[in-house]
Amino acid sequence: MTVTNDAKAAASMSAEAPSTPPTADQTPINATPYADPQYDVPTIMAGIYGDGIIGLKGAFSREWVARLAGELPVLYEAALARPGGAVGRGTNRHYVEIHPEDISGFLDLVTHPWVRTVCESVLGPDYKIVEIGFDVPNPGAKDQPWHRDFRAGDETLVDRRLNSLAFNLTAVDVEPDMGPFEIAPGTQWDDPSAFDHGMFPPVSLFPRYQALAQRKMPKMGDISARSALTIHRGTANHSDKPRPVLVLGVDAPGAGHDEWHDLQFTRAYYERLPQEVKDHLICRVVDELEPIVQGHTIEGLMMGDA
Ligand SMILES: O=C(O)CCC(=O)C(=O)O
Ligand SMILES: [Fe+2]
Repeated sequence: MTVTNDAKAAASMSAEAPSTPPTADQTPINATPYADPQYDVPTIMAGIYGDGIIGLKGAFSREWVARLAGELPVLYEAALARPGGAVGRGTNRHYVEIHPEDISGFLDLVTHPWVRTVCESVLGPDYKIVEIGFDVPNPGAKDQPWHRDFRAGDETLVDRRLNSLAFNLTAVDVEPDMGPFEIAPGTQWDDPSAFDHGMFPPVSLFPRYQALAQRKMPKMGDISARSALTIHRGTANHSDKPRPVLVLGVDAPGAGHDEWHDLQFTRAYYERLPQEVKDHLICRVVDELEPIVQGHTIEGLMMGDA
């Protein structure tokens, strides 16, 4: 464009390309009060609605994760010893739903600024934490069939809205032989009419998922968030180490996944939680924690491997 000192031209130029002067201290201007300004809301939205999975490296220290990694085997043993405590997800593979206060890092996890920002950005200011648990693919675990963790509802199929998130936090540094988690980006939008139980795509679609597949190799401290509708699977663990991964389930208001879960807190623990955490819980407050009877089983995964 020609440089001109014509006042009208200058005015129209500035109308076309408004420039935002940097603030004196270079602090980013935050236009979404709930979002921590170090994270970018459009990037979060594009990731969840695009690939269907996003991640943050080094969200927690290795020491913090090591403490969690020490707590999970104790909970796993107890769950295996209790009828219905650990749900089968294929050969040598379980899911265990836990009480938040069973792990020392629960409050750190749900108040992490990235976790909060992702929840508020994608699910809105009234998001609800409905589930916490962990998956353990043990040595000898096989490839799971490609799947969704639950059926897509009309809010996604018709209204094209994603109303829940699953956060994953690995308790170990994942190596290629440990049966990494695999995901097919963008497939949260796939039409499930030919899916078995609305969750398991037919074999004819497997080449699509194989072609798209990304193997995730997170390190201790990394965290991810995904739509549980994005087609994924755990792969075969050829190593001699288990690969425990923490799962936090969060809903938009009314998504209804709380019906499958039973988030419980003792009164003493609950009363110490900050109000801004209590506001985001669908839970029971009990005198004594009761064993969780798991309501959400994935039949197709219990029955076998790929
Ligand atoms: O292996 C994993 O990390 C995920 C397993 C999984 O997708 C499931 O059991 O539903
Ligand atoms: Fe899954």
